[in-house]
Amino acid sequence: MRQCQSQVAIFSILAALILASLFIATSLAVAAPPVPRDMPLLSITRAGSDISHQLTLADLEALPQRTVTGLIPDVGDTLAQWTGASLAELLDTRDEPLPGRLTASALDHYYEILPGDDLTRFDPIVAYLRNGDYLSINERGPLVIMYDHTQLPRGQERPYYNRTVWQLTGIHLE
Ligand SMILES: Nc1nc2c(c(=O)[nH]1)N[C@H]1C(S)=C(S)[C@@H](COP(=O)(O)O)O[C@H]1N2
Ligand SMILES: [Mo]
Repeated sequence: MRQCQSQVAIFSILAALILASLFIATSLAVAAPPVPRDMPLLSITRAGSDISHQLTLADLEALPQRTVTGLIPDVGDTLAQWTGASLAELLDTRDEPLPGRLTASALDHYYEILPGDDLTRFDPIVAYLRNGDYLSINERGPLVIMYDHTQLPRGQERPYYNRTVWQLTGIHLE
């Protein structure tokens, strides 16, 4: 009888341990980024300069976080909270002055020109989280330029939609 009770106790402890490790594994899986944190994801270049900055997810996450309300336009996306680094702040930490314009380019060879003024007017971010989740390449990640859609001029959103560059890989400053 005594032995039976201790077996029950051992099984309960084992079951608890297995459940606990499953729980930890699941939460780690959710929090894990889709790419290694030390992999260069974004290159920043400036016209007439040899200097280029290679930024990893760890670099972006080391900057102060900014969260905006937005979506990827025209793809059936719903408004979400996008978190990332302010583009203006990012350039500032790399000692890059505000450019007249920047060309943002993507993995699929899409590119769009952003007026430098946008950075002070709207403070768009290089987002790496959507509602707290990292984005895989299939989900148009891992990096997306995101504007705060609640701040866009009514009826004139289209240019900002075009500037919502997903799968962002490069920023060229001029
Ligand atoms: N990388 C990338 N970003 C992009 C685009 C694109 O084709 N590739 N299209 C832009 C445009 S015009 C719009 S409306 C939205 C949605 O683009 P999509 O319909 O081509 O997916 O993302 C913008 N950002
Ligand atoms: Mo578009």
